[in-house]
Amino acid sequence: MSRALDRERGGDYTFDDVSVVMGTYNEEAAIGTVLDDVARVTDGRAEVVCVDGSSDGTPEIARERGARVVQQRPRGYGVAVAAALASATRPVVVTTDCDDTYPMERLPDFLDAINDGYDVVSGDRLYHGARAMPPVNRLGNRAFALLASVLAGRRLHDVTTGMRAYRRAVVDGIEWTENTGLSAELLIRPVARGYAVREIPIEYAERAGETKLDPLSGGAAIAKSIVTVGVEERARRRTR
Ligand SMILES: Nc1nc2c(ncn2[C@@H]2O[C@H](COP(=O)(O)OP(=O)(O)OP(=O)(O)O)[C@@H](O)[C@H]2O)c(=O)[nH]1
Ligand SMILES: [Mg+2]
Repeated sequence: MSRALDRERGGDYTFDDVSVVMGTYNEEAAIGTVLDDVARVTDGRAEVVCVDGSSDGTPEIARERGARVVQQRPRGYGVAVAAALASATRPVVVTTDCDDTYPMERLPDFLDAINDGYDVVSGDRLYHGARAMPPVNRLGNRAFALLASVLAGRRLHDVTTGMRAYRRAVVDGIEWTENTGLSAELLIRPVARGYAVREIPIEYAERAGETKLDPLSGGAAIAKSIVTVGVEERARRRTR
């Protein structure tokens, strides 16, 4: 049942095979930079999908830059990102936040790891210290990674990161249930199901614009998701 790294399943995907998807909620301070970075790094070849709940100028800025904008009433991170994943049309799907925290110049490294045969490539913000992250978030994220590691039976270093690449089979082959905790779910379920998952260290920058996450209620929701998903996946393994 193990689907450990099988280089036969690698590939020679290019940015023509990549969708970059994100939820966008009042990100007019950052979206221009993020989408310009994606276009520069991918030579304008990646498909870009924004699931948008903004009341500011975000969707217009996204459309001007050639992104496909899907409108959705704001219902949280996971509702937006799940819709964005479902709207992507290419065989490799990359998620990111739209707040200029994630290094788009690393997109080639994510694609290389997929071409090496990995199913999920996850950007580990904590490896380099994540000094741009508020200390309480840093502590919380380290705790979430430990909790997820215990439940998944494998050391994971950053389970709440927003920057990852996935093979389409992973995105389409699993039923996603979480909202604020979707980012953790998107790593834990593939690990538990034996997909080839790799974390790669990334730099993390200070956010442009206002956060959309309340650290207390958001943190509680993420912890609950990790436990729910971790326990479900363990039960699933026992009954197979
Ligand atoms: N469409 C939509 N997007 C959302 C919603 N909530 C968050 N987002 C987007 O999801 C991404 C993650 O939200 P952030 O506010 O950056 O959350 P975070 O990264 O945990 O918190 P920060 O550390 O402040 O960046 C951003 O691109 C948001 O614009 C929502 O309800 N609807
Ligand atoms: Mg963010």
